[in-house]
Amino acid sequence: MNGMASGNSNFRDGVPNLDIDPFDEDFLTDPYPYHEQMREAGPAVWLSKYGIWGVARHEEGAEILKDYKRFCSSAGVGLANFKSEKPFRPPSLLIEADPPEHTRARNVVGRALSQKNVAALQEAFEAEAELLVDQILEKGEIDGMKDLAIAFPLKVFPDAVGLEEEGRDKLLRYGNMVFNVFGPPNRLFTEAVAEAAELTEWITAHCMRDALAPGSIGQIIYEGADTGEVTEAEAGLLVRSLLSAGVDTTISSIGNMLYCFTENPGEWDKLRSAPSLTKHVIEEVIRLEGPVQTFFRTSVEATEISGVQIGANEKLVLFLGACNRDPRRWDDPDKFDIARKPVGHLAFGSGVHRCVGQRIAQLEAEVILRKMAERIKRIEPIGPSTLRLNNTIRVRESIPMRVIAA
Ligand code: OVM
Repeated sequence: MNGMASGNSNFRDGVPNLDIDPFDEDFLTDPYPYHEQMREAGPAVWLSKYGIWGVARHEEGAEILKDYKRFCSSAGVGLANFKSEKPFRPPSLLIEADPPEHTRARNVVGRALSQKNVAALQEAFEAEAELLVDQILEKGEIDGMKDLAIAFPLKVFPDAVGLEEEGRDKLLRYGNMVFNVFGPPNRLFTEAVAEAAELTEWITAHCMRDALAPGSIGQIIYEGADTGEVTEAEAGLLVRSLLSAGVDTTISSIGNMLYCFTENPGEWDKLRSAPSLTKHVIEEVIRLEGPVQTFFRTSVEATEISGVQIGANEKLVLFLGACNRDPRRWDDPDKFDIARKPVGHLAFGSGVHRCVGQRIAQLEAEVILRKMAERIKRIEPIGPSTLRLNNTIRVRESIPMRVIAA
């Protein structure tokens, strides 16, 4: 299945051709052997099934992310090329835009998610973490996904944005859809877009100014409309970006964090004796098991990556999860090591599009992890965890686990 392509009209001469499908269920379930195959084949490999480039090495991944002039986002950051295909929703003003338009939108959102505004959320995050940790300790045996990794962000993040409580299950379905639609039109994509009409109507209504709570981050975004930096409609799209990007990613990260510790109990003991490592641990989790596994760029004109000739208007899929385990960059890359300080990982992207919500995401993970490390002596798996397959996000469906009070 993963041999050299032959007789394929997409065959590209003089470069490694692979017939790996990075969106089939086999790959999504266990991407790591495929990552290695792509990384070892070359700095950019031709994925003949889709007629796109795959980039799985850290150096080239970072180079492409940083160079928005050569590798644009406005043609979409999924497989679909917006120059020839109609986007399934009005494009994001952030992730599907390039400077200078991107910069204007980014500034408004950057201010709304500033250090100061995020720090103001800490108390509410801590109160909710306390409540949830009480609840899970009471239960003893929990599903780490449902009881923590979903429960926590799905409460604190939409609260912060100013979204009403009612209908938050739709937020999960919306995120799942957006991240599946970055992929090819496979089963995951098709099932997701079947919900597009209902979910688009819901999200659009809930991103309007009057739908958002007073004093919320959503309202701060609308201050950008008051100053004239963006239009009222653009402000709505920026709130949509927060709700698109901020839910599945943090759910995935917190879940992957629980997964890493249930698989590596010795690291939990280490964290409990060195809580100052908390911040680094979160970075190590997303280096190893990043929420966003892939984003695409499109070459603006013919160019070259480490000697590989790239044509104009060609799609490149960046395997962020593979870059983050590149042995050229990391020692013992597959090891979860909480003492590692994984500076330079690409889980938040890099360059002008680097995650604008990074601070709020980190705060969520930090608050819940600190609280757990304080009050929980041991966490252990009580059954196999399962994955929820998605074309972009690596996320668990369920993590059966036991928590034992300190
Ligand atoms: C957006 C958006 C959607 C999905 C992901 C993302 C990770 C952004 O709508 O801007 O960033």
